Amino acid sequence: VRTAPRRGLATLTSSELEKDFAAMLPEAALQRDPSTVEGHRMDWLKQFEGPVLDNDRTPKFVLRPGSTEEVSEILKYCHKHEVPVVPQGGNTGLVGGSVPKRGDEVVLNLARMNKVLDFDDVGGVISCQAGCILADLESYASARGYLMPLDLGASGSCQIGGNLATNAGGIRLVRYGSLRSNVLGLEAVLADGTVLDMMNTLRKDNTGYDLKQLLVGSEGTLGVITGAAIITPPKPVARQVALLALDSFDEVLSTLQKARSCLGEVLSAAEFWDSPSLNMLLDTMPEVVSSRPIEGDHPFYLLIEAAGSDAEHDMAKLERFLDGFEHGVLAMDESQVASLWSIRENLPVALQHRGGRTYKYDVSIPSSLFDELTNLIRKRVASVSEDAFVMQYGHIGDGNVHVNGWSPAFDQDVLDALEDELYAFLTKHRGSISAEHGIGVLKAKKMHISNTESSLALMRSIKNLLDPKNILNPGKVLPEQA
Ligand code: FAD
Ligand code: 2HG
Ligand code: ZN
Repeated sequence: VRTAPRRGLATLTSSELEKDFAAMLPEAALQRDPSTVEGHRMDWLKQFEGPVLDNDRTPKFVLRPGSTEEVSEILKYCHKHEVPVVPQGGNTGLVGGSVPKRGDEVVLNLARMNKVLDFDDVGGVISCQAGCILADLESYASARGYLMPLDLGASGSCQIGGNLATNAGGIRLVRYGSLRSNVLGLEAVLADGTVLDMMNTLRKDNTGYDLKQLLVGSEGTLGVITGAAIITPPKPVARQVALLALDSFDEVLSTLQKARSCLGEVLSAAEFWDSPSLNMLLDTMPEVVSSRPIEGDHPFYLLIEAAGSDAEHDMAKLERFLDGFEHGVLAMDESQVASLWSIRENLPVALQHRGGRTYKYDVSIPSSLFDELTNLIRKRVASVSEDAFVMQYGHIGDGNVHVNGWSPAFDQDVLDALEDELYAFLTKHRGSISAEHGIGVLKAKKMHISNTESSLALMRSIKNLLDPKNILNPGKVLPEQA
């Protein structure tokens, strides 16, 4: 694997940087409150935190620019003085990409760039700054009869810029496709401060290389995303959710196929989880989910959502689909729908609340292989620990399973057992080590499993071309020299 040269530490101290940025930017662009700054240096999982270096080498402030021009000024300066930068959105990322790794990086948070710039209600396109929170964009679009093409459990905190930088998936992908396929325009600032204005709102535009797609999924390593134009589909008028309890994984697969064929274009979500996931949730967050949604402990649960433009028509399709199932519930109004969804959405939240140590994996493989993979991992983990357990949940309609391991404290044997099985399986089946969360720090050393040597070499060349001094998110995505 071709690796990146390791950068030396920045030469300017925190006090020197702070003085220069204070002269260059309005006061609101500098966050200096120590506990707030500390929060920006630690990730949501509390597994990644930039070290505090000696000799005032760790910035004691966070930059919060209010405009693209300010982002450009910051990057020009950082490029000139070789100051490493971590672009940060809502800091909900799950792979350590949004926080410092080395300790000398300046965190550049986009939260103040949170304006909707335009809404085309004929074409259904929203143009906005990158710091807009996803849930705020959803409310904005919803008030106009549209919705965002993506939704995920972190929607109240994550920013559209962060979603684009990770090409986030989530629960609507099965219906509306990836964020990549829904982004029409992008504005980004390159490492040397050059502003790339690609803020098209055109659905069709075949004029050369699609540069915005290079930035999508680049996890802050190729540029800072400052604006975007996104397709917003019309909001369905009716939504129904069915939760089914199933006795085998084969039944999960056949039920998914049945949902696809019976519901067709109104199928809007297909999520699943297993019994250890639900038991973990009931045990950890009884205040959120206090009782089983369906009586008894069943091996698997499948949540199917239908959403369309005619409630009666959708319901007729749903009834045809549900015919013959023994264990299930159907949510008809918004509050019942929300309570079924809260089970699925709280699984990662509960794992985090539980304390101990979570081992998070987010893989793409054909859905038919999910259970085989989880069982192999489960068996292997059980051979090294009595207290650890393994659960699976995720976006079964997209072939994306979240395998999560848990142990009361960090356990190297559990980690090794999990990763040995997981990566051998992905190699054998040509799976992806990241379906949606990205690479960050967590998986940089595993990039070769899902990419050939020549692809990695080309990625490295692109990185060198766009960021020759390696100031943007160093040590993330592409493996670095030891
Ligand atoms: P951050 O965490 O701040 O950053 C993520 C990465 O993007 C970092 O590498 C950062 O450097 C870079 N970045 C951020 N903003 C910019 C920018 N403006 N320009 C350039 N680079 C930038 N992910 C999914 O895909 N699907 C899910 O269903 C899902 N569910 C989640 C549920 C929970 C409870 C949580 C905590 C996370 C979930 N995630 C999910 C992961 C995470 O929310 C997404 O990856 C999200 O898109 C990250 O957005 P953010 O604004 O928080 O970005
Ligand atoms: C989800 O789908 C998120 O809930 C988080 O992508 C997945 O907790 C996880 O592993
Ligand atoms: Zn997910």
